[in-house]
Amino acid sequence: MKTRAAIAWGPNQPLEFEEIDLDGPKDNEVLVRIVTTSLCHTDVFTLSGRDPEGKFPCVLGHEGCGIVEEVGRNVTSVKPGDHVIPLYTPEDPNCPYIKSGKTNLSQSIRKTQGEGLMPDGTSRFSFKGKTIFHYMGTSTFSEYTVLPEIAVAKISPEAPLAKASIMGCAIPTGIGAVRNTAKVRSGDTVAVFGLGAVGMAVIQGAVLQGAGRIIGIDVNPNKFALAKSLGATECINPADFKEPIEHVIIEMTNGGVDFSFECVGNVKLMRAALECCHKGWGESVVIGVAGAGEEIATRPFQLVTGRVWRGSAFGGVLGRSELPGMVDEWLRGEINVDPYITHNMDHESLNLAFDLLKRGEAIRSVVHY
Ligand code: AHE
Ligand code: ZN
Repeated sequence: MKTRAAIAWGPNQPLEFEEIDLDGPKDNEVLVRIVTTSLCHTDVFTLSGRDPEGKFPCVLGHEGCGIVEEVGRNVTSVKPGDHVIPLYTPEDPNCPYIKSGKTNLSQSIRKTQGEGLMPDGTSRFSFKGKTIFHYMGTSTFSEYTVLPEIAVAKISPEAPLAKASIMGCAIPTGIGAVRNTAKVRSGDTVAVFGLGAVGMAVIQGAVLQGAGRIIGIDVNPNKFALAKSLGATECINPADFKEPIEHVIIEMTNGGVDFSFECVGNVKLMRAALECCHKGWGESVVIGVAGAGEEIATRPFQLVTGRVWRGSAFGGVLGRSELPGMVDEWLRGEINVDPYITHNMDHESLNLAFDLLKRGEAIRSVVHY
């Protein structure tokens, strides 16, 4: 079949819109019509050429939602008409990682996913006979996309698909990091570095866990009003201080925070986020994705004296078994999605969405097919 897709031909090139070829679902695969997709910084990161796994030409996009159109052989858990969210972190119940009960990082198709291919080692996308690679196993910047069955979460048909794309990355990543990775508790003090969509979701998650102080940190003060409306108790701009931001936070909190979250992907900020944690028990969670070759550093003494450095991918959320419940929390009014959506646009305006995100003007631009 044909599908309208945004093609990333190479790093730093604007996306081009073409009718490309899409092969139907093979065994254990499903064809999904994407209804909306939104732009996450990780798409920007990969298009910038800083992602060691970036493969071009490809169809980017990993935060979306849609409707199952067709299923391949052996697919039993979804059927045409089901509303789904594509999962860049699939959940394969037969994967030893998932069976361990210790992680959400199913590895059964991770290798081919990182190579821009379906689990059988081939791509379903092509243009004029040339292979176009998949991206993060999802490629939601195509109106139709093929996904492994283990990479779709079936969600309530009541969830408005015009907004549900945000449930594909930002919200589970941020709220999940607070609940599953950090396990923030009532009264805890939290610092959130980077007030993009994931940082906003961390704030929302911290509020849901009953955190006491929630300190937002960003160099763009235009983000502060939204952060405060979601529950940040104070927001600070590192540019307003002479001393390093970790010292400012340690002073503000009389010794440091219980938990910090790095939601940018800046290795210097990761260090500051660790070092603003309270001696003896503070924990810092790395969520942001850093560029190829970048490394983090700190004095080991920071860890010897009780601080903990961790990371979180997709918020530790098991996509198929837990994400549908988060969508239900949204439908019950417990999770708020609307504030993330700063822009709505059509598919062919995706390059504008990249510009808005890079300029710090958008939290999320939702693209409607
Ligand atoms: N390809 C990059 C790593 C990218 C990365 O860390 N991705 C995050 C999701 S970012 C969502 O916006 C993730 O969940 N990673 C887990 C995984 O298995 O990739 C690189 O550096 O190679
Ligand atoms: Zn993302």
